[in-house]
Amino acid sequence: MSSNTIKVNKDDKFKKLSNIHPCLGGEAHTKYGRVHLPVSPTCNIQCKFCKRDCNEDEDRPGVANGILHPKDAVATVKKALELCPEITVVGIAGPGDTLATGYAIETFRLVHEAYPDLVECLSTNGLLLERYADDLYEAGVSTITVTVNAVDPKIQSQIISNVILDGKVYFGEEAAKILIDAQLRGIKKISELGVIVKVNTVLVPGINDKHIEETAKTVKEAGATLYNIIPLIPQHDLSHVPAPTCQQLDNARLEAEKYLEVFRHCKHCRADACGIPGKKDLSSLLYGKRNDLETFSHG
Ligand code: CLF
Ligand code: SF4
Repeated sequence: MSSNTIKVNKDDKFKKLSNIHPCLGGEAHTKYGRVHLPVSPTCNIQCKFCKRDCNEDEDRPGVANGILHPKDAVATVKKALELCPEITVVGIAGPGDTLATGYAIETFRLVHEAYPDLVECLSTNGLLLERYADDLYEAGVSTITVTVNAVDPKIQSQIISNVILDGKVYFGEEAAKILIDAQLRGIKKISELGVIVKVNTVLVPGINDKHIEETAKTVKEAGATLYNIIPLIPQHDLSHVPAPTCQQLDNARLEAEKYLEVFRHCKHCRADACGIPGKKDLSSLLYGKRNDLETFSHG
């Protein structure tokens, strides 16, 4: 198949999916919902702003009420659809990295068998995306978000502390380069399979705010279709960095828009969010207090 044919097919697929997927733009974000299945407990990199946690009160990525076992996923989706029939997307977004363990792929296989019409959506740091691209595709995943915070190792090394790959820990610019190369290879491979790739960038003032244009250009060349800029929540090792202002966010979006369509309705969901983004979150009704589930916390 020629690269032009792949592009036409992907444009077509993006158009169709953006009518029913709340995170791909269009009007779908006010009409349709997603349920996140928090099946991924651990991570293989350490972002300096990330404090993964389990609690009931905070609405931000990396937080979940507890960890769900893949065997409970289909029943959870059934209950989520009863609570919110507008749900069209089953997402897996943490609370750790979704490819650091095999639970996300196992879950997608089970959900796809039971609900082949639901869109399956994965969010990952991309370290292992190339390795598992075929498995994700075969499990029915059609949209993927990769968080790419920089494409220059000097900048990325100020955002991550380390990368763990095949049992070895890497630090500094070496770790940053391993991650960036893996992300770009992963985006290329999965987008060539016809999966729609959105890139998320956490905007960290003073570190990557002047680097958005280069990041957008590079991920577009790798195969990404959509871009989403998320403001830093100052915490953990980056608690001293102020959150970006509205002006800084707007500027970054304009820079990205030179290369890619920008999604502007992101609600910074928790790893166990449920419902239509921006409307009442139903995760406590879906997951309850989760006392019966194994919980996970980075403290
Ligand atoms: Fe979930 Fe993410 Fe899929 Fe959406 S969320 S895995 S792409 S189904 Fe959406 Fe939430 Fe923003 Fe993510 S509003 S944090 S962009
Ligand atoms: Fe946290 Fe995600 Fe970074 Fe892992 S990849 S450290 S879960 S933000």
